[in-house]
Amino acid sequence: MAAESSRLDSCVMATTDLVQKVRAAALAEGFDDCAAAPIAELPAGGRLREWLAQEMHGTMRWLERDPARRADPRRVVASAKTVLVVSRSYFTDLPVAESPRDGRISRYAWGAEYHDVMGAAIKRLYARIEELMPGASGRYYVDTGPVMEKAWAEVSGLGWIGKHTNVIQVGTGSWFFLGAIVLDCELPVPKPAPDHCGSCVACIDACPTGAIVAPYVLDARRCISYLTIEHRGAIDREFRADIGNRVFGCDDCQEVCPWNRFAQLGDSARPFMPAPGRQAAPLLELFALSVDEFRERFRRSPVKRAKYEGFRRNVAIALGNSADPSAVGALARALDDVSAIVRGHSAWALGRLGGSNARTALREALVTESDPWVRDEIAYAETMIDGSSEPVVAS
Ligand code: B12
Ligand code: SF4
Ligand code: SF4
Repeated sequence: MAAESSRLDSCVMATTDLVQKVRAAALAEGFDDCAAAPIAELPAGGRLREWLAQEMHGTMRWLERDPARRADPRRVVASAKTVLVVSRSYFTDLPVAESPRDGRISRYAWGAEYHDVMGAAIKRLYARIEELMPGASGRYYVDTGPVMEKAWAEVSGLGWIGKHTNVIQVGTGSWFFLGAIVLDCELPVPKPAPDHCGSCVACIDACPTGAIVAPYVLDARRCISYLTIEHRGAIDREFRADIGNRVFGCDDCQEVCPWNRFAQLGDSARPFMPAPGRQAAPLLELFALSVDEFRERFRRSPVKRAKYEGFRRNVAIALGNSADPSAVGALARALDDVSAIVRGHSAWALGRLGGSNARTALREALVTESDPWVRDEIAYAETMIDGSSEPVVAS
């Protein structure tokens, strides 16, 4: 890094012209927009602490780690002055899987792993900034660091945080990723982006699980995106029917947002075009994937974050919601799965599909099943078939 005087010179020279050059570099690296926010204590920091205190983050314990650092990047880069926020569209202009027999994957995960695409582009942009602003230094992040990317995007004027809690831009919508570069240089103060949600509540009404518990507040524990991607272990029965055919993530609140009507396919979203079998695929095909086939199909895809067991759990739930009697055989075989999580959710799915074959499979499984939680799921599934609302605890 250059000497301190050089850094000060370059910071003083952070003029509108320089900002235009940084912006041009960002666009050249594949980003659609870029805006700078001056560092100050984020109001969102207090809200983050409140959100954590209410346990709305569920099992995402990593969010608890040092919230003060998340709210103030100066705790990471002591001399930080600016957060440069970049965005890149993943809107690929294709319809979502409507058939309940197909597994629906969230738009953001149809194509390349965005951490790879955004990470490589932000690294190149950072190198360009070092050339444009000799002496500048900082750090860059895509999701991985303790930076509240949405809050900084709002302060920078790049967009506003909608009631569904994603950042929206006029003319573009919300189908974009964010990245952030924390810099030790000042850039001209941005114009704030006004909130254009107005009296609209379409996202709140559309959420299948009531996860947007108040405007701008998401209870992750109820969010299908959290449940199917981040959450390990059993998914509460309360949410299983509402998960429908979503096997990885959820887009409902964004699908209904009127601002997303303006989204258009651009070059920046090309890497996120769906690879075969990644936008949607028959549930039975997904359920039949071996661990190696799962890894192969979702190599360099965000879907691998769910892990094999979590993905099969999600597919089992979706099969239960599919009303497809031909799924009974595969679910019955899964009552022998090595994973208790897969066995338990398969039992629930059999109960939801119902019928004599499902009942026989559940009864047979109860003879050999020793896991108390799976036994309880089997007993509950039997009550679903009987039409009784009360689960019977297996002895
Ligand atoms: C944890 C996380 C999640 C969690 C929690 C989501 C959430 N809303 O926080 C889960 C797993 C649910 C999730 C889901 C998704 N995520 Co996510 N996620 C993150 C991550 C890693 C951290 C976000 C965070 O700090 N959350 C904590 C809460 C407390 O913060 P917050 O949402 O910013 O909430 C504040 C505001 O809403 C605010 N607020 C603002 N204005 C107002 C006004 C009032 C009156 C009030 C009361 C509050 C308020 O108060 C809250 C507290 O600070 C970010 C990356 C990053 N480092 O920022 C990506 C990120 C937010 N996710 C992203 C995406 C794409 C998604 C999904 C669309 C993926 C999918 N299709 O399944 C869904 C969207 C679900 C939804 N409706 O938000 C993108 C969003 C891009 C965008 N355009 O905004 C990000 C930025 C990743 C990236 N690098 O691009 N995600
Ligand atoms: S992603 Fe789905 S479950 Fe989560 S808030 Fe949006 S609509 Fe609700
Ligand atoms: S659906 Fe309506 S309320 Fe929700 S984010 Fe979009 S404009 Fe705002």
